[in-house]
Amino acid sequence: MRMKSHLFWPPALTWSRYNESTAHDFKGQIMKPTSSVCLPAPVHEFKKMHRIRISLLRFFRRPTTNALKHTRQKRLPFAAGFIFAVAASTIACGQDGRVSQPGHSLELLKTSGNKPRNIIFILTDDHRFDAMGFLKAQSFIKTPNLDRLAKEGAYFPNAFVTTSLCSPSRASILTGLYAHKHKVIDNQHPVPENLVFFPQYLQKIGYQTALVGKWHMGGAHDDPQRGFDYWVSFKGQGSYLPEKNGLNVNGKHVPQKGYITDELTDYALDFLNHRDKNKPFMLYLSHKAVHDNFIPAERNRGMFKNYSFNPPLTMQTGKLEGAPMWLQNQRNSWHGVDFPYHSNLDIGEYYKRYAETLYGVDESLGRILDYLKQQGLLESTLIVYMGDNGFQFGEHGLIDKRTAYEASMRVPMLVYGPGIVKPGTVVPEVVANIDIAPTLLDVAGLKAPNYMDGKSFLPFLEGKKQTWRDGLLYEYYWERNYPQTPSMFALRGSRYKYIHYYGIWDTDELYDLQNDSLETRNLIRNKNYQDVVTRMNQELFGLLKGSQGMYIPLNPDSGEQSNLRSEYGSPAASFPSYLMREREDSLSTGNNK
Ligand SMILES: [Ca+2]
Repeated sequence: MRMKSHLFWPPALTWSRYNESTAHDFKGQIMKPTSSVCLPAPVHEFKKMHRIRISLLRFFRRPTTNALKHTRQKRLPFAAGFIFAVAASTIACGQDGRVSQPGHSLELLKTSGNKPRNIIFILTDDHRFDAMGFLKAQSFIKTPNLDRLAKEGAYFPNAFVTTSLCSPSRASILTGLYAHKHKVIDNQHPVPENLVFFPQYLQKIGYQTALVGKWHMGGAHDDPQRGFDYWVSFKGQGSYLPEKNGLNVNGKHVPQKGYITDELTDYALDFLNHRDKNKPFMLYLSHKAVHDNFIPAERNRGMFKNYSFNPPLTMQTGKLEGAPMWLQNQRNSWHGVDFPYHSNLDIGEYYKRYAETLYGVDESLGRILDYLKQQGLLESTLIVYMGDNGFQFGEHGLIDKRTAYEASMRVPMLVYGPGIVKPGTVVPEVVANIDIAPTLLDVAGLKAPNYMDGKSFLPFLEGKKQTWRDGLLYEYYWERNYPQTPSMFALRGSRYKYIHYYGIWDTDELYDLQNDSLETRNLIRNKNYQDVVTRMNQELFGLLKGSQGMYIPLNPDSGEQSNLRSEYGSPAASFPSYLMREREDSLSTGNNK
């Protein structure tokens, strides 16, 4: 008996796939995968598995003397166990998310007691955590249908994303993985072909699946993707207004005839209307709204024009203690309030347009809820609503996202599911985009695969307790196009937030969120908090080391840089005084060698 070695050689397949994978960037050019995050890991696995393979081959190629036959018979059970262990190890290797193979391992264990439910996942773009009527963050903001979800379902006040940027967050939602594992570390990297999207698992057990709306991973394509039976999408960011050949409907380009939020809702209802009613469904409705440049539906334009925007405290200068230099400098940049998008944009007016655009999303939700009610589907459907990342409207002197501050990394999350969720439920745990895939698989009665970084929060919705994370890992990788925000790794706990910067001569940050929810006093050098800093630093690096997160990607140049400063904006930051020395002091302490 000779073993066919290639049967036990998935790492070679892995390596081969790794090298063969090519992808298109946002301009449609071929990118080599050399900018990947985890390049050394497959080499290591390759060598390890090679040694194992040699051992196996030696075992089965020995001469077949009687004595050896006897020995081999004795060894066979061990060999079988060994082979099983190798196979299991191989699968485990696959479970780091880099080598999962669609169509090969899509069968998951079923959880007892959970019947497959219909699922509607609604994702909005750049919807910040507090832009919902019931939270009253601004007096005028109006979202009656979102308010209804919170009132009749569950509200997650501590929902976050692990990277506050469109494509990385979307890839985390679909795969349950951190950005450094799924490798979509910016808005240009494509999703590696060997990753599994959670809807693929749902298809395997008979769900009908649909994606309607924004995809935006891997550049300007809108091609149907694995895991979805029904597909409506657009290239890149899409368009709020009608666009010739603007939509890809199941592989065919058709005009976008109307306002995007309304039209996507029409398609979503079309999918629901024409589905096989004997099967469960999963609708992934991914709105273009409320990404900038905000354009509300014509009927909603100007609806908040007579109201005043209440600017956040930290939009003013002089409100931050111990802020890093990069933050002070960013105030006068593309992503700062002194020179927003290199213009004289009025942040208050900008917010009002945002709220008007968001109102169209709320109307869409109302249409979906009405449809479910008409069809008698409210009781059998679970709706999850969330934003793909937050958005700063002046907090810390910034606009937009990317940072680890609350307005950037925090998102709205609501779950509505009569029969599962008690009305008025509030789940205080720190949940995130990486938890969506495990949770929706759980809703479908499937146990999430071990390789996922997230965990199902369904038990919380059912009123049960479970062990949960103490702190959430956050990561952002510097983009040359927006050089004002550095690479950062953070740990967001229920009380403290620790932010660690990399590749920049600056200070880290620690905030006590319980006593300083606006993150105004950086405690990183406060002697009373050094134990917290040390503990959180160790936890942060523990999480990174435990998830192959110790590699920082290098990206090729692509596109223009938004790197200008206004002559009339705030000045550059002063170097922190605690690092300043007189020359004599420096010489005596040896700090200036
Ligand atoms: Ca976004």
